[in-house]
Amino acid sequence: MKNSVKVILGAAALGLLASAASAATLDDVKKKGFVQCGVSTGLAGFSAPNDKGDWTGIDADFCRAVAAAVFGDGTKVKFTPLSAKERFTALQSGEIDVLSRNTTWTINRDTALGLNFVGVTYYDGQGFMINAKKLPGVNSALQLSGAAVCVQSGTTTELNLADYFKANKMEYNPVVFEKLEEVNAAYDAGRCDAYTTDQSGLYGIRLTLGAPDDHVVLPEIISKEPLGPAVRQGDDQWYHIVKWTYFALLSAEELGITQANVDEMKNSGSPEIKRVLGTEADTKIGTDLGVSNDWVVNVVKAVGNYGEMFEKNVGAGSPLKIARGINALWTKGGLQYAPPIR
Ligand SMILES: N[C@@H](CCC(=O)N[C@@H](CS)C(=O)NCC(=O)O)C(=O)O
Repeated sequence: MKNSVKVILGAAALGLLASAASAATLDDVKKKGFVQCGVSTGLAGFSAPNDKGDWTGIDADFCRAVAAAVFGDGTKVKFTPLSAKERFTALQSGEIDVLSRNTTWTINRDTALGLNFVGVTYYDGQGFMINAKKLPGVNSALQLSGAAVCVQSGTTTELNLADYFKANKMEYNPVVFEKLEEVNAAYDAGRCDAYTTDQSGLYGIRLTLGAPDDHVVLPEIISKEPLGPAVRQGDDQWYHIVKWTYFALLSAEELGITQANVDEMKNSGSPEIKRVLGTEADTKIGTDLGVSNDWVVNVVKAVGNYGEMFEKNVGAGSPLKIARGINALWTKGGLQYAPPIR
């Protein structure tokens, strides 16, 4: 009897999930007047509130870019801070419209979890950080045998950590927490010999420690962590809007369209720039997507192009000072490449 009740309740819950999944997200978003965007609880460079409580970071700006594409106004966004464990349920249940939270694209998340990743806004890889004062002479992760390693639960990080130590026949003691501030506090208090997460995250977290200069990021990158925004399955139009917002940011950079020159560029002699900015006569590129034809203008006005977003939040213009590296455009030897807007 009890079991049959459970089955019925389970089926009802799945039904709810399915209806959230197949809803026309664009209509819902327009009706409520904002995009609900899932972010981290506070990871510098990606999504973190500043002194005024405004969300900053490349992932937060991506949410604003989607809002600008839909509403022509990048401020029409609300942020939901989520731990690693909470993030997927929030998207599946319809609590958020987009997950833009340093999340790695994996097959399990695409299939078993029912998500659609729109692309890779930041190519990352997992690394280790140690306190060099505590562990003098350690300059490689391969010297960490027997170490206590701080890690956050519900992440690819936890799984890669296990693989890496197993593959290298090393012992380790995982010190696992669900909340970021718990992992940070445990590491800062010296409860772990090493901290592991995405390398970009290590640079961000190091800035928040008591004595950042005492800590070094080791050279090994032990995994691929392609980080990108995701939507739930079952709504192709919304998937396309979020995906092409990402491609619009890349295309703008490739074409030299910036936050400062976007209005001027509307009068460019280049047919491609005119097409992207929606100033060609009879264009339907934006309206076919479900937004206005000047959506790229709105996106770039709100957050700049991809390169501007990168430099401001994680690159030279930020405290993280991360080099562009493989996140450069394909035209500059990197991996960032957008299909044509035509
Ligand atoms: N990219 C990895 C790790 C993502 C992750 O959640 N990393 C932690 C440690 S840097 C984090 O961002 N925590 C922020 C939070 O919980 O608010 C994944 O998708 O599983």
